[in-house]
Amino acid sequence: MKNAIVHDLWGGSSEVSRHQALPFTPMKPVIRAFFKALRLVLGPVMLLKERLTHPKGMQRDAAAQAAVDVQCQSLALYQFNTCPFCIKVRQEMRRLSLPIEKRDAQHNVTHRDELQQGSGATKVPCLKITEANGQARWLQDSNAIVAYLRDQFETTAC
Ligand SMILES: N[C@@H](CCC(=O)N[C@@H](CS)C(=O)NCC(=O)O)C(=O)O
Repeated sequence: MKNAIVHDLWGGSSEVSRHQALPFTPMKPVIRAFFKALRLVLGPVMLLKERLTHPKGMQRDAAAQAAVDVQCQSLALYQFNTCPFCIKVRQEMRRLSLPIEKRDAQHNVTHRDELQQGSGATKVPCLKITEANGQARWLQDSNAIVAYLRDQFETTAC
């Protein structure tokens, strides 16, 4: 059976089998418009909250921070701007003073395709970890990403 694309509140989409997708009904455009409106209202509120609750970044001595900066070059966070799980990860990155590149997988088709091909899904947040041998590892789930970042970087404060 062919698959169908379903869209979620945060503008993400996923492929499901036809029998999991909602059948076409005249209500579908209304439901979509409702979620779009909700996203338009909630998005700025969440971004404002993120801005107002910015954690203070941890301080390292210059050499330690330089080493962390280099380590962060092998990481990239695939994310949506207003996804609450992505905001949680971004806040942790700020708290740990990690300059990890953020890649918009919602509006940037190239990034979305990379994410889909690398991780096998368009689910965000997803951390791409490029190992020393050049192999990429894709870490999904905000809790797992936060735990990974803490494990790697929490102890390098001065
Ligand atoms: N349990 C996951 C939830 C992640 C999640 O639901 N992300 C949504 C955006 S808020 C998503 O990626 N939706 C698009 C998709 O599944 O393709 C986490 O904590 O990271």
